[in-house]
Amino acid sequence: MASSRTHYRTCSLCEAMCGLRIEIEDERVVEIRGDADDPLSHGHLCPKALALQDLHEDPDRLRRPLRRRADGEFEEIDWETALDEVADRIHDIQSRHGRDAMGIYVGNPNVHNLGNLIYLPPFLRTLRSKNRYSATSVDQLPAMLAAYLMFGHQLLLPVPDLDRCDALLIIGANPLASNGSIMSAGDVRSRLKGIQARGGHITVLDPRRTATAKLADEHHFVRPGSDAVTILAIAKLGLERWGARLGHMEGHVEGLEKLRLELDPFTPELAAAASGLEVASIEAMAERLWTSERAAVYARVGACVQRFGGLAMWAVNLVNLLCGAFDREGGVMFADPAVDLVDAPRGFGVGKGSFGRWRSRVRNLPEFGGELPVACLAEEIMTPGDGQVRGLMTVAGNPVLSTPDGRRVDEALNSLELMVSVDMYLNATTRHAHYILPPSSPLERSHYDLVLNALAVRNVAKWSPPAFDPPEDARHDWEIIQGLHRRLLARRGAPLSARAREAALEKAGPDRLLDLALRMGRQGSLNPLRKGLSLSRLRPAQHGVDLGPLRPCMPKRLPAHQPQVQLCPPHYLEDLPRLLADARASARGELLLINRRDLRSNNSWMHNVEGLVKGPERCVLEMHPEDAKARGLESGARVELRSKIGAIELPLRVTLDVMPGVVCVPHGYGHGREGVRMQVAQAHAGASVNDVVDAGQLDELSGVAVLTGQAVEVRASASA
Ligand SMILES: Nc1nc2c(c(=O)[nH]1)N[C@H]1C(S)=C(S)[C@@H](COP(=O)(O)OP(=O)(O)OC[C@H]3O[C@@H](n4cnc5c(=O)[nH]c(N)nc54)[C@H](O)[C@@H]3O)O[C@H]1N2
Ligand SMILES: Nc1nc2c(c(=O)[nH]1)N[C@H]1C(S)=C(S)[C@@H](COP(=O)(O)OP(=O)(O)OC[C@H]3O[C@@H](n4cnc5c(=O)[nH]c(N)nc54)[C@H](O)[C@@H]3O)O[C@H]1N2
Ligand code: SF4
Ligand SMILES: [Mo]
Repeated sequence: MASSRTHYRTCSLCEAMCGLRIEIEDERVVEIRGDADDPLSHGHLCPKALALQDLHEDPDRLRRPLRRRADGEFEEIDWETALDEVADRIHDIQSRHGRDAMGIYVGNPNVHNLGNLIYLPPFLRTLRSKNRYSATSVDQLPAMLAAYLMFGHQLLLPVPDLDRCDALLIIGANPLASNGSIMSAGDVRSRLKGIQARGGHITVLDPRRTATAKLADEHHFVRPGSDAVTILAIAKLGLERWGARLGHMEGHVEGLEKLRLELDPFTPELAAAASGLEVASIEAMAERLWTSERAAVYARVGACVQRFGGLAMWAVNLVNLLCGAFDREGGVMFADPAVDLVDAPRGFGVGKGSFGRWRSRVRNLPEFGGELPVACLAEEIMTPGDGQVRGLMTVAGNPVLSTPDGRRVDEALNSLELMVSVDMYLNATTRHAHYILPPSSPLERSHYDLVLNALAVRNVAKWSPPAFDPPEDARHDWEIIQGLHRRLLARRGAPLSARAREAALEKAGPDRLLDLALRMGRQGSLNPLRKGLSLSRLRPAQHGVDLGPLRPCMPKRLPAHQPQVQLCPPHYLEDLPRLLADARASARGELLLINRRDLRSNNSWMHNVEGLVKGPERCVLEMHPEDAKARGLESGARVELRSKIGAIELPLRVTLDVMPGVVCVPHGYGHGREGVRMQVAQAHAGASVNDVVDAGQLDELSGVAVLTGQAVEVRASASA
């Protein structure tokens, strides 16, 4: 007789945390639907959710460790051999060349991985390498830096209170494609429409007329990289005309008078010249923010990964503080997660952050939160000398496709003495590995969103059990990490107490540690005043537990070491002259490159799912008709996109959806590289935009890579 069951879980593929209802028959997924009873997503799901099944069943997904032989071919080996050999070789490199010779790159999917969120930090501490890298420096670093410098903790990231906001200014985000980032909210479309249904207003600033821009009440094209000037001009205007509406933050912010002086040069005229906006539009935006009861500014990746990403994210916080949006219903708020990483029980928390404690060897770039900017990874591997990176471990990351100057990264990885990848695919990055250690599938592990619950538009808590038992010879990510950790300590002859601690942590597993953290949290069962959260409370609540709307929490939540919000951290003031000089420079007229996300894609790693890649080709370059005409190009033509570091070829789409002077290409393609073993992705290989993105261009303040706004040229492909 067929056995069937219904499994409820949170989708782990993007930040929206949608609740899923999965029908399983004879231990096979037969249907995936949205869970109508999920307190955050209310039944919403996107086409990617179905890919959880494809990923689980994908014949290309690696299931056993691979070791590269001398002839370059991979062979399967058993787990004990793999972990022993990798630990030996890491230890060997660190013994011979020092700790920093072993680098590590941690990719985006770790954010959705309970086990790795718990077990990676201690492993990183043991590795103790200054050559730590992650996707942060091609993403949200400026937002975290602003949180660190202004609020005293890198994870105090404000989220727009979408369900109560009446005037939302969206800068450099396209949540209808991305499903929201640093704003976990299943079904963003309905929530945005809710703003309009309440009589509210949405404005979008974006060089592309995105799906979000089309839904909005107002969309303005803005020149890539110009946001910092614009947002500072809004701050200046608002402050001059309506004053600082600090509300309950009165007396808890420092630097207001200084700020007034610093903002002086940022006139709306300067912003208009830099951004292409009308002065009147800038004034209208300021007026709406200062005079609406429930207004908020939400800026995301497009505002971060640019030349002035640091200043732009500072400016966003300033406007939200000054217009009265900060920590207020309908403005930008802070979630109150069941496990609060800002204020967590010992061992669970994420440190307050750090900036510039050390600098990269070759380019002298600042560390942030213990990591160096990934745009300098290749040079740290390729430049000989003391402190050179000779070994690299990647954990759920694909820097060849996802970080700037992919071809140089390719070359660098190829030159390593040792490369180890914890990853389930043999892809553009992992093909360079000497060892690939593949984890269990996402459906074979339990799930709890330690990070995203802190960035959600509503307080929720949900734990999902594994849908399937992993096969006997499978290892979870955390088991791989902890297996290496334990061995590394043994190789080093670490004190028995340290080894015993790690062995005990390994025995406990992530769920028991999560249970402990839940109990010890503000709402935990060890806190007699609260609802008594624990894993045994979450386990039967298959749809998750609703902990209510966001609540004001400031200034109480500011860390003890920084009880005042800092409006004018010196790092920002020191960077203002660079911004002013740039905004005043008139040389324009180049073609600027921007990126886009597609609902059916997820960075570089979901192109091996037929259901998501079928249909019209998505890796195409978008260009405005005026620019196409000037170059004699038409839709469908094959074009060469060239920058100062290289060129790629791809088809052209002429469209009014990008502004004149801007071209747009999606990232995460380029699966045609030799040795990749992802059949579907290879058949839809596309070109990697990061092969033309220059790693030399960084926001000098924060170290975030400039992925948007680099100058490029486009012409008909010579080979067409
Ligand atoms: N479907 C899908 N969902 C995803 C992902 C994915 O790859 N696919 N990736 C996930 C990840 S890792 C992240 S970080 C989030 C990102 O989530 P979002 O921040 O919403 O990301 P994007 O959709 O790239 O939106 C960025 C927008 O910024 C615009 N932009 C580019 N340059 C500038 C500029 O200089 N100024 C302004 N104002 N706008 C600019 C772009 O045109 C684009 O519309 O999405 C997550 N969700
Ligand atoms: N030009 C340009 N470049 C960009 C961006 C852009 O907008 N434009 N966006 C940037 C952003 S926001 C981000 S976050 C980065 C992402 O950059 P990365 O995090 O480096 O790359 P991903 O493409 O997300 O690749 C994830 C890798 O993890 C593997 N993986 C997936 N799930 C798991 C898992 O559960 N366990 C393990 N061990 N491995 C897993 C996949 O096979 C893949 O190799 O890309 C950045 N790069
Ligand atoms: S929106 Fe994100 S969380 Fe929701 S189903 Fe799609 S990929 Fe999963
Ligand atoms: Mo990201």
